[in-house]
Amino acid sequence: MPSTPVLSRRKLLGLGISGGSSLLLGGCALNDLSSSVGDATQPLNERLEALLQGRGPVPLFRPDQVDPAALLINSFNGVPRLDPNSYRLRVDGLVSRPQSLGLAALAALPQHTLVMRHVCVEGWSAIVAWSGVRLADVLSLAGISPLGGYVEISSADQYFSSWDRASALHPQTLLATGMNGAPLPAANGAPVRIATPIKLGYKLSKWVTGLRVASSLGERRGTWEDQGYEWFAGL
Ligand SMILES: Nc1nc2c(c(=O)[nH]1)N[C@H]1C(S)=C(S)[C@@H](COP(=O)(O)O)O[C@H]1N2
Ligand SMILES: [Mo]
Repeated sequence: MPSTPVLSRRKLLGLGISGGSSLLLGGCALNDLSSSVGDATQPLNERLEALLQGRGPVPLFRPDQVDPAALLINSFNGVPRLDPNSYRLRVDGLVSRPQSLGLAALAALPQHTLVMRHVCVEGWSAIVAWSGVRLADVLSLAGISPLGGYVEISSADQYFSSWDRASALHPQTLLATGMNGAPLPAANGAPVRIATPIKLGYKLSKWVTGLRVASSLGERRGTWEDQGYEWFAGL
């Protein structure tokens, strides 16, 4: 497991409240709401947030707005070196066609480049161009069940997260293999990481090795989520 998280929930909320950007405030209004109604009502929050988010694609940025220096490395358990030749992405759980996809299989799917803002709760953000395939395309390749309301994401550094179905299927949610016009660097999650403009940085797992579709959230919701970080973490 990663080392002990350094940010308390209170510090996160404090950051959000003092954050000047409307982007941060947007996410934090939801965080405040969630914290005031408490964990017992998670399903209610989830429905509400999914509803608020059901607005379709969010505005992106131009390629010339990319700021490579602004993207800080945030890795809590070292940098795993995955051999691209033997790399496999496992897709299982509530799917009709479980997959074990190599990089060639991912490269054969339609490729997209999206320029988006990456927002870390530690108080920094960066505009990044991510390239790769839609997570939705991978999940439909596997035949995601209508009962699969959640997607659990495992990583090679033992990082873990879980997502709601709508966010996983969102057209701007990518499994990225490229960053700023080059192959994804090891430190940023090579060979495959999650990228999306609709969730906070800690939901964007690097070194992804497994996607498991589930009908409910398990005991483990995520490396940071289990330490009190907002589960939905919508932007
Ligand atoms: N597997 C894994 N994914 C991870 C992390 C991590 O430690 N391990 N850190 C998260 C956090 S908090 C952030 S802000 C982003 C940082 O991505 P970057 O290092 O490419 O900037 O990765 C996220 N994904
Ligand atoms: Mo982060």
